[in-house]
Amino acid sequence: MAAPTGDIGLIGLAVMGQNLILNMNDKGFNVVAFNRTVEKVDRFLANEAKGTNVQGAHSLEELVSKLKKPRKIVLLVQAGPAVDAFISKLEPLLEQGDIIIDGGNSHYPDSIRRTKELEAKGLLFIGSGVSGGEEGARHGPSLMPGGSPAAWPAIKEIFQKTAAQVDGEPCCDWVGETGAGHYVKMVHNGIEYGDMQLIAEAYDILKRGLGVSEDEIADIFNKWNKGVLDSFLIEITANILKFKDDDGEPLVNKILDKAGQKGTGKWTAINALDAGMPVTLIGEAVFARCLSAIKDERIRASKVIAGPQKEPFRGDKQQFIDDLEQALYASKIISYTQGFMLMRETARDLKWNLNYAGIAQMWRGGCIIKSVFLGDITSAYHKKPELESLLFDDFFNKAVHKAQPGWRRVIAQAVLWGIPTPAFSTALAFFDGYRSEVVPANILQAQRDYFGAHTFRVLPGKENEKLKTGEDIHINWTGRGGNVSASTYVA
Ligand code: 2AM
Repeated sequence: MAAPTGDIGLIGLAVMGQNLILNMNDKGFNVVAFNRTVEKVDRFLANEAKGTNVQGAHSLEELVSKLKKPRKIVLLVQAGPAVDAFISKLEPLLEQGDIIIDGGNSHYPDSIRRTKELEAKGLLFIGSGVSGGEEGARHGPSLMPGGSPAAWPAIKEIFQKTAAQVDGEPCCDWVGETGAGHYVKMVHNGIEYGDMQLIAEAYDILKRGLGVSEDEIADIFNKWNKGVLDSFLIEITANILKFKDDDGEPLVNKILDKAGQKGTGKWTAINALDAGMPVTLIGEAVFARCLSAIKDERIRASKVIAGPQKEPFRGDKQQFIDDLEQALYASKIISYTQGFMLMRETARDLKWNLNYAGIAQMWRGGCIIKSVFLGDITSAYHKKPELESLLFDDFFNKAVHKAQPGWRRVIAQAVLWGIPTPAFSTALAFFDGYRSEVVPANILQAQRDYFGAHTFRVLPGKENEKLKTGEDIHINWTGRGGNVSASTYVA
């Protein structure tokens, strides 16, 4: 039998899989294609892959036999049982050191489990985030591989050449151990929810607050797209606003205001709650979609609940638009600050060595949140890989200080108008809390001790006979009842 010539195998010939194969083929790699419904293999070879070097396989045995060692097999199949089914069918056909790569939308706990299971059997596993949709898959996605570190050198060249490139740098690097690749993809999606919500709020303020037309809003966004907000999402939103239906009306005005969601934003928010990290902006972005979804109830509420009397805007309109740009920028800085805080906490918890500069670099191109801004985050983490918070980086610290006055003015005005700005507002609330040495949690602790004997600690410098440093203190607040604390009594 002839020596195998395949550099990499790919299972799953839906559009994403087909496009990724064609992309890898363009970059000079020999790809072997397989699909559960085997007819799709021949159809693909006779159509989309015609004239390329792509080889087909009609069984998993044939796929494996056509691959050079260590074998690398990408799964791009429906997340869930299909991934496990293929892994268990592949296992007996593979040898020590071979690599299974899951490029689907798997939830990261599954990738943690699969890495451990395969490593125990002498195989290697990669769970890779793939972002950028069908277009990205065809011409350069953002690839976020994590899993067995020993697999990275073997796939590095293929992955980095296949990924999007920004300033000559690939939007693909090693993310970290076990489920880190799919985890980071999940956080990416959460951040995407936040970015989208921020843009939607800016649009709402311009439209309902200032009374600016869709065409003018598009012009404003196009202008922003040349500055610090330069990003794919601002660009496409400007295009969306310019898009007219056949009767000349902007098409957006005909779109039902009920947002859908597939769950990755929610996963990020749930993860943040589990981790105890204040990732408030993504949370608000998810809730904003939930509020949008209860349209019928909102219609009923709109009939019986009045907002403030709408006062015409008397300020400097251009100044306000500039303030809004700063409000969006500052809120975005907060959202990414929160996202990176969450990743840092999870990395600490799961003992992952996350590559933060690499993560920002991976998001610079190929994916939905791609932006110039991510280049600045990459630089911040290059300068200081263990950076505690983006707000401690000089560049972002200065940026947020500069944006602060306009950010506050925009939110204050929106509140007076009665226009909801959940994402802008939560960003500012986080900012004001984060920069506070003292927050009112003393009251919370006192309340908890009052009603539940949950105890509290004393503030440094305020110790006395009764209030001792380092002790869990319970006070008899009412002069009634016993003196039991929560260590012996849980209400
Ligand atoms: P199919 O073409 O045979 O349906 C996206 O749906 C990809 O995932 C397709 O390649 C599809 O294969 C594959 N897929 C979906 N569910 C699957 C399952 N339960 N087992 C194997 N492959 C599956």
